[in-house]
Amino acid sequence: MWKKALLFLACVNLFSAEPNVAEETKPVEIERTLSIIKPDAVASCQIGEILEYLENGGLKVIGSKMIRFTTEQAKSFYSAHKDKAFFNDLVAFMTSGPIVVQVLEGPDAVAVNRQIMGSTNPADASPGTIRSDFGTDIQHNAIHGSDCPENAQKEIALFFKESELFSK
Ligand code: IDP
Ligand code: MG
Repeated sequence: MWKKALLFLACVNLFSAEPNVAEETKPVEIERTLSIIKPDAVASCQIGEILEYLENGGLKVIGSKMIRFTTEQAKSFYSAHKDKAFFNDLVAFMTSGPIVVQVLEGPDAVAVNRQIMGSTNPADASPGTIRSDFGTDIQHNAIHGSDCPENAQKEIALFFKESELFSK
């Protein structure tokens, strides 16, 4: 009799047990990131193909516009690199033609986007990444992507009002 009672209690416990928090997988953050299709890729009509890489990689475009950077905007956007030898060349390149600025949304969007983009230097980027497939050299590397969620928020705010973003 007592064995049956113990078995009953064990079953009740099994079905009402709290989930083990340590075993639960951490929910993946839905993030936003800023993406820029650079003047080289726009000039060579690769916007569509690049979007395919991003969308096939699980990122959703929730805002998009074509603009041309002024010199002041480009200098400010890349101010972290202002002391680098390539800074003036980079500013000249980024103002050389229109760019597509877009906000991408999805699980872990910042890291996922950087993965789809590939390494800064197309020569080092894995085959199948945007920079490997569309970049020319370390400067003309087809695409920009925010490097961390904090910078993503700041960069998005430079180009988009919340009312211009179409999240689900
Ligand atoms: P990222 O775009 O992969 O984040 P960063 O180091 O932030 O790389 O550099 C910003 C941009 O500056 C690059 O995407 C590239 O266009 C340019 N750049 C970076 N390093 C060099 C370099 O050594 N020579 C010329 N241009 C460079
Ligand atoms: Mg960077």
